[in-house]
Amino acid sequence: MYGNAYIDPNEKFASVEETPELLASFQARIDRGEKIEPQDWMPAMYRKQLIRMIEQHAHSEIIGALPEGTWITRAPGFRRKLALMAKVQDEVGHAQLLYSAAETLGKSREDMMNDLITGKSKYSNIFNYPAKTWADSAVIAWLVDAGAIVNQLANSKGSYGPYCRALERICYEESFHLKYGHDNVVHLATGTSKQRQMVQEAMNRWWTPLMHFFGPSDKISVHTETLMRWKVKMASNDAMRQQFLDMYVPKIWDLGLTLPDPKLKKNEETGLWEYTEPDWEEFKRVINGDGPCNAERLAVRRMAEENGKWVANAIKNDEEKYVTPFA
Ligand code: BYC
Repeated sequence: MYGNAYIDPNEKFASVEETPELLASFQARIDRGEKIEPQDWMPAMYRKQLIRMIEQHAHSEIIGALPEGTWITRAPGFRRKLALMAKVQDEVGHAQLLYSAAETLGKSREDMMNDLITGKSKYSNIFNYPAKTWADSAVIAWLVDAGAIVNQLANSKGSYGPYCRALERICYEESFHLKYGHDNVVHLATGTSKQRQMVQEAMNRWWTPLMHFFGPSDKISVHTETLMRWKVKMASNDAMRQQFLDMYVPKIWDLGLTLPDPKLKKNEETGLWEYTEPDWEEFKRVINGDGPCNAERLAVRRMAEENGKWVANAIKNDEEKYVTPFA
């Protein structure tokens, strides 16, 4: 961790025993809707789960910059290039906010980065697929950002202060990304037959990863119950998937595009969308390192770490120089 006003919370609370009374009063704070802040006591498992989730989220943002980033040099036109560059830069900025939020829980940025590049930490399934055409970048900007907003808007009302505040800021920027992505998709869907075909093929490619994006179905989700009790997660995976389908399938169909699931329809009685259960075996393979682009994505991050080491060292040395006279 850079900076010198940092107290490791693991050390600060190491001698506090997790009694049933302490756990009950913590849960009561959550139930009352209070925010938990870094200096507050929290159960070890709450801390661990938050680190896992925020860290994965941060990794998803920097890895997520890569598929769209490959289109910066090939964007069709100067305005779209500028907009895409700004979007990709925003995503990296989101990672910074999230790494800072995770650091407040006691895991250093170096450790998080190390766990990413050694493959120990997960990141979102969806960024392990290639963005083959410009239309893929348009679909990502519209629908992956839309899915992210559904998730982040819900969780920004959660219990851990630093994560919620980071999510609120991120959502403002994601809303702009979504409009940028929608504009690109509309342009292609209302363009020439070649453009329509390109965006339809991209939609077909991204549909399964998008369905996976919200996490495994509630029946097989591991952490949802605990995380919802602690208000880290404010909606279950299936609830978020349903909200996404409800908001975006009609918009996709309105553009005359189709989706590669013949079962997809809204049941007007239950108000729920019916769909073919996505292939959860593919999901498991992808999140455990065996997707089409996992190796490539991590190789880029490893190279960035290697090439950027001199900057980190310069900052560290500079900090030492700066701190020493006042020590
Ligand atoms: N991908 O018990 P479950 C963006 C794992 S980037 C990978 O349901 P949980 C953007 C899960 O970790 C924003 N892994 O988990 C950037 C667990 O494994 P472990 C991306 C997944 O945590 C650039 C296991 O499966 N958003 O917007 O209760 C350009 C069991 O799952 C996934 C986030 O990162 C997945 N999709 O709920 C454009 C949101 N789903 O850890 C856009 C933050 C599940 O036990 N994360 N797993 O080994 C979350 O909200 C939650 O972690 C999830 C999963 C809803 C994703």
